[in-house]
Amino acid sequence: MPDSIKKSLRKYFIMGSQNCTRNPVEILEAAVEAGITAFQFREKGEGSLKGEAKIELGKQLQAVCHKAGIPFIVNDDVELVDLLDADGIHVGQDDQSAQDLRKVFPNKWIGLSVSNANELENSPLAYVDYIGAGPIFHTSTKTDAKAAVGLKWISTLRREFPSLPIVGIGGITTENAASVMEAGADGVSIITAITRAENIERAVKLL
Ligand code: TZP
Ligand code: MG
Repeated sequence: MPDSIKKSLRKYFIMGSQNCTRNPVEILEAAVEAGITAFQFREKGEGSLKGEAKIELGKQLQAVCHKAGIPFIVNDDVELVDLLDADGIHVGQDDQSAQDLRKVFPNKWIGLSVSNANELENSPLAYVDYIGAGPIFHTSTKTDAKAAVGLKWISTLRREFPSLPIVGIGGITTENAASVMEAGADGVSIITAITRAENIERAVKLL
């Protein structure tokens, strides 16, 4: 299981309609076509859809993932995971605990964001399939993002947990993605470098 997760984390695209300046479904289709290996529907923050509109977009994006055979993960919305039967859920430190989620979703992926040693200490890693480490670099995408922690956070985690699936997040671009992998990550998760790419195919290939 960890090996297939690691492979899927390689180019992990995250997005919600609030990150898009054009049709999110078309953006995801282009990214899938270009070779992303997993997708997370993160519909949250200013300008995000709610209620039925969120569900409807989730269904459309999930269909694109299904067609391509890549995992469709939902950010922090247990009801939506249930409703769509998503492949997994990604949560932050202040969301529902991985331990509780594991009871509800014994067979789905559970991803957890971990930003520092203190959070790591309080993270029930036994119930988690992968961790999102970051923000590695400065990001303007998440308004409440913590300070950038740098590549060292990846190498520290890798040293402590040799086989844990780790994906870097935050400010990752086509220029710095290789350094995240060299530091020990299994993959990169990306919003802006794909949603705002002039040429999505080229961006995903470069990643
Ligand atoms: N969590 C930590 S940083 C971040 C999230 C969701 C935003 C990443 O977005 P970008 O545009 O790839 O920096
Ligand atoms: Mg959250």
